[in-house]
Amino acid sequence: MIDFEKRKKQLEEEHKKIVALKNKKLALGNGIFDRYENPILTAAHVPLNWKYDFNSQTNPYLLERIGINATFNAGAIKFNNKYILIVRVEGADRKSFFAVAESDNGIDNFNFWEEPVTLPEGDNPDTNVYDMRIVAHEDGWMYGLFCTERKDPNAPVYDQSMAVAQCGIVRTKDLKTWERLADLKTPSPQQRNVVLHPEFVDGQYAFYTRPQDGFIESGTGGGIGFGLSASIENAVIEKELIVDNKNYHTVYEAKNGMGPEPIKTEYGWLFLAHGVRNTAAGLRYVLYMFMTDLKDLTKVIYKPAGYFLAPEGEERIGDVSNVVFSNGWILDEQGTVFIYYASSDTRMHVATSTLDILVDYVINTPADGLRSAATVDRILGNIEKNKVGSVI
Ligand code: M1P
Repeated sequence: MIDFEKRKKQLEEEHKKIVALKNKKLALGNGIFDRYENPILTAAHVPLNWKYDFNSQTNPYLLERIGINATFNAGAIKFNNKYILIVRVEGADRKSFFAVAESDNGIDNFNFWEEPVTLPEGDNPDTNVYDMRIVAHEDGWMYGLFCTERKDPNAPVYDQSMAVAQCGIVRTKDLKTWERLADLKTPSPQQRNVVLHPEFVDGQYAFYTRPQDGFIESGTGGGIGFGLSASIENAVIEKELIVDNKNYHTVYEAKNGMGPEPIKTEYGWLFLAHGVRNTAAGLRYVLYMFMTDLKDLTKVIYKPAGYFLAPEGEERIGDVSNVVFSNGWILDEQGTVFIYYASSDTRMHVATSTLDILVDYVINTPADGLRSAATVDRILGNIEKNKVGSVI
């Protein structure tokens, strides 16, 4: 027999230590954002009573009964003065679900709420749900748009991996009670990374989409799309316009997709997105930024070359390696931007910047010249400029 009480105490002490861990900015970044020493959420942060049955009669060896594999791709919102993440928690059974975690300062001590989110289902039950974008809309509701995945009804018996991804929609006023609305309808056979624009556009609900032909392969789709719907309860987009397309020999060559909802600035709407390219080692996901016109949301006015943030160090390793993915950020009252990103589909991190710095980055970083010679020209220009020495 094991010493049940002793093992329970050890587990509790270890869990407390993990949740109480303080975070620290890493020294001397690139000036655009700061990374932090520790991930802010890992599978080990999940409350112990989700995983263990603490009754010695029914669990005499105190075994973990329900395994948790990862905590990643979290939506983010500031609510009741707390930094809130709607986390994608993935069980050992590969099923993802949502759980809310909160922190007082946005950079450490994220605590999960007592219970995971009970997500209401529609007529066509979801097999897997993930990657919620939580948006406070000007209509007064907070909307959660997420990916709902179901087996492809046309899949032959020998193929058990063919799936259809679509956009599920829920809304809430308190992040506790959720109302399920109809899934978004669009002309595309597959949808992931759908985001609700926080304001009405021409009196309608505006969505950023990601039309895609196959479950993994973007095919003829793959860009960031835009469409309007008069209704949110039964949202239908008749026509998707492409705002930002995939492009040869860039970091978004294979596909791209929206991150969180865009932030309004005096210069335009600021976007964070992910770009994907293929390599001999598999797909590589990085984050990039761009800005659209304040009035015409489909017109990109600034787009720095390449990536904004790419996987580094331990971020490179995980269930799906060489991936960073973001679907949540928070602009607080002081102008600090908390960028929540996951690494390699495994854990959550935070990076911080300010709105002023991000606007400077997006407006003043040269755009992609799309050829090696253009990159060299740009470096030569910088060297020339620096010949006069520092101008302070
Ligand atoms: O595994 C990397 C990411 O792959 C998908 O993103 P996309 O649809 O852009 O390819 C999503 O499943 C995402 O959750 C995952 O992090």
